Amino acid sequence: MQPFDPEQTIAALATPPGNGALGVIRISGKDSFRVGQKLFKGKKSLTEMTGYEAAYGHLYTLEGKKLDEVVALKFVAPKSYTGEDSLEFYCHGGSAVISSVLTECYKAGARPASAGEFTRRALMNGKLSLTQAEGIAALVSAENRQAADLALAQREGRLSKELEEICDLLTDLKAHLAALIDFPEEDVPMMDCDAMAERLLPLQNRLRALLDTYDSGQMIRYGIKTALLGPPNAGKSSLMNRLCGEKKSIVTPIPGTTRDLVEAHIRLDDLQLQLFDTAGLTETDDPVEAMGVSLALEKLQQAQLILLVLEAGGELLPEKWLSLAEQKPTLLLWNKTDASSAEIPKELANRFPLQQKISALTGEGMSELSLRIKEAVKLHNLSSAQAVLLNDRQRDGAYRALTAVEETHTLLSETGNFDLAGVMLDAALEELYALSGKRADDAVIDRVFETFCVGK
Ligand SMILES: Nc1nc2c(ncn2[C@@H]2O[C@H](COP(=O)(O)OP(=O)(O)O)[C@@H](O)[C@H]2O)c(=O)[nH]1
Ligand SMILES: [Mg+2]
Repeated sequence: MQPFDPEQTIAALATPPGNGALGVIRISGKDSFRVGQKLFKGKKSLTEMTGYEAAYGHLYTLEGKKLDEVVALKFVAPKSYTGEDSLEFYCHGGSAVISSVLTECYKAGARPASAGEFTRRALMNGKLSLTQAEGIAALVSAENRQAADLALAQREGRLSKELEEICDLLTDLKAHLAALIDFPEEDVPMMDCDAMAERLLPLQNRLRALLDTYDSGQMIRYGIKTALLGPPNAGKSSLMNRLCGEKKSIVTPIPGTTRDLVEAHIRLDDLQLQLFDTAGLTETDDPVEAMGVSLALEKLQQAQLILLVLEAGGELLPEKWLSLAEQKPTLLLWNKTDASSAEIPKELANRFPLQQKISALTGEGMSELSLRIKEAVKLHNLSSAQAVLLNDRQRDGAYRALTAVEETHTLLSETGNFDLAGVMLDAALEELYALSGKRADDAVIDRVFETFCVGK
């Protein structure tokens, strides 16, 4: 990686490499216009152009050889993506054109941009916060509309705003705590320990709610890890095939047909599922089937959602597996309702309150499936405009902040130790500042931008 030096002017291709209709070359830094002027000739010179003006023209090598017919767009600091003087050349998107134009940009005084360097400059110039920059990375990599909506909300500052509000409230409490420590004798109305501890509770809840959004965000972005589990012959593979819209798994009336794990990525309405069909859970002497059962149990542990498929009026699952399923978000699918009118046994229905009657054969009940799944994994209340933790860095930071707030609460409510509580409150604030980027060190910022693409 290039060392980060904001004094230098950088250039990179902002569109994907390869051949396309257009290739956009971005230049940013204080020498942008000088670099551009050495290559661009249009009706107007770049220096004559005002900000946000586009001009038609041609790019030439420093020796005067024509390279491409382009449109140039000029942005004047601070009103640009990076906050610096910037230029964009809209070239023809052929790889030979792009590489020759970039070479000339470097000869004219720019250097190649490193991954995420344009956005990093925007961060340095106060155009966005660290969590907004992470929103941009998520937006660029979003593969479905819902994931893009969540990323866009963070790009627009939903998470930054939530963190700021929590920090403000903590800072407020810190001031009260400082007053108690510094003027214990003063006869001014001040909050006592219990009142302060009480004020921390809603903040803990907000941080916990924020932490819960991490899993939801991951499920929306990467798909819900879903295991189809149940006894042999309940119709798991038939359901797999119906959900996939093709014959992925072998279906026969013979129990024990599926032995290997069969995996498929599918879309179900606005959800993405990473679906695993498994061997039916059964006590068996057949060593191959037993291996299938142990693979199924492994998937049960890793899954974010279990679709527990049972045959209406048929065999249920032994207790030891039911209780394992109970520990995970589970949707009970009462299958083969086309062939049986048997109701779900009361005790089972109580244990698995989320249930759906279906027929993998006729498709009955399938239109309700995505809604039930959202209820099972708690996506039904997620608004695409809310603050969401997008990555592990954010989750770990929020977790550490929550732990520090909880410890502050314990110190205030149980020991009344102001001094220690004050230290712990400062630690919580530091974690939140690191999370929002207000006080993140360079190593953290380097790590964030490593995941960006060049040109962003
Ligand atoms: N009538 C009816 N039969 C089904 C339904 N789903 C599966 N079957 C049948 O049940 C048998 C076992 O199905 P399969 O999908 O292989 O079950 P698995 O062992 O759980 O994977 C096959 O003969 C299927 O055709 C259904 O909804 N209705
Ligand atoms: Mg099967």
